[in-house]
Amino acid sequence: MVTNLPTEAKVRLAKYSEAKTPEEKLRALQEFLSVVPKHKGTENLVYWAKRRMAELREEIEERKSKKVGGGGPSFFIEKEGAAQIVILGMTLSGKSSILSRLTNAKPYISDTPYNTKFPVPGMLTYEDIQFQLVEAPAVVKGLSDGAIWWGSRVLGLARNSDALILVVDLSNNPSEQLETIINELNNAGIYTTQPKGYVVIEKSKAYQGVKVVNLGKLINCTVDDIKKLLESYRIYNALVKLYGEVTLDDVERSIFENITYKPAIVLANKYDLVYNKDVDEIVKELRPVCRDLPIFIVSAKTGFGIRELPKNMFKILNIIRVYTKEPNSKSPSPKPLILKSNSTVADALKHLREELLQYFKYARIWGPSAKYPGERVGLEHVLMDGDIIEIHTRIKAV
Ligand SMILES: Nc1nc2c(ncn2[C@@H]2O[C@H](COP(=O)(O)OP(=O)(O)OP(=O)(O)O)[C@@H](O)[C@H]2O)c(=O)[nH]1
Ligand SMILES: [Mg+2]
Repeated sequence: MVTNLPTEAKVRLAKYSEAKTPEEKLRALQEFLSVVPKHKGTENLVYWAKRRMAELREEIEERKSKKVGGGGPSFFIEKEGAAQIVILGMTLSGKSSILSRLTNAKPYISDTPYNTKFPVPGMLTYEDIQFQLVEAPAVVKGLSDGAIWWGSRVLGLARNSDALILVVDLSNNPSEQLETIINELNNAGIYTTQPKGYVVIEKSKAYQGVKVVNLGKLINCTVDDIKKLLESYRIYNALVKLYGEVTLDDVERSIFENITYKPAIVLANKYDLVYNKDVDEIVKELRPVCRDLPIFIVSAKTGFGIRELPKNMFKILNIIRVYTKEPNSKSPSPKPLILKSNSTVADALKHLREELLQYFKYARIWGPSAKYPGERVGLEHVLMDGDIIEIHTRIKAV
């Protein structure tokens, strides 16, 4: 996609980056479209600009309707519990039915399409923690084009979530459904398979120049090329982090697109309607579309396969539960700390209270990561799900 844009187009894009309000941003993009040459090399950029403009128009509209006292149902669902997991799928695939099987929510289930028009949250209990599941309005072909009013809102929900559940209807061309969902997500820069390489750009004057942190490998370009590219977009102060195998195209794309990776599972629903089909055959059909995503065959109607789901959702979230214990107490706190997998004792301390770090003496660990019960460890010790931690400080025990 590296485009060698004419200066006047780059100036407009720089104006867009610097703009504060959605109205200013929209104007800058309109101007950009009026000067950008239209050819194969600029195709992706033009597509991005149009989609972004649609999102901005929606944002402006939404704000206006709120001012008029609109209120009504909202697309913003406040996170609750250990993680927010968004349920995506085409209409009638059984999203509401799955939500009502797994959570306390009572969504309206019906055989008329596009029933769920706003997100519906529900809480799911897994052992001693809870997850929030949110059913999103249906995915349709073209969701990411900006033409469908709920398109960017649904994609926004997915972008803000911790993980995704992709639901397909086994009685209605499931591989095509799955392909549509994944395509629409990818078009919006949301990936369910970790991309080979990706770039994160943080723009801030604080960086005093363009700093490149190379955590991967640069393909067909140098750090200098990256600096020149950013300068051509008038980005003079930024931190550029490179992960995996990265090309100059990846860098350019990430100047505009907000690329993110979300863990996901596939639910192949309505198994009761195709019970004569072999499970292996179903997986074989879906596998090429979703690559290495876990696939679960279920029936929201009969409950088949539903019981296994909470445990498997927990697995893909890459989180661990750690229980704190007072030095003189026998039992740990019933409510765990929720940390990212591979977190250390230092991470746990930061999560509890940052200032504990400076008073830290040692910790004792019971559970999966301890070599023996009560092992004495330092800040760098890597914790595991189910660990109990007792923190000793120089001032007072916590
Ligand atoms: N046979 C069968 N029917 C199901 C199953 N799951 C859902 N249904 C039916 O499929 C229809 C649609 O279900 P919903 O759960 O409302 O689907 P949805 O994906 O939420 O649909 P929208 O929100 O309208 O886009 C309803 O008639 C359900 O009873 C299943 O596992 N087996
Ligand atoms: Mg529904």
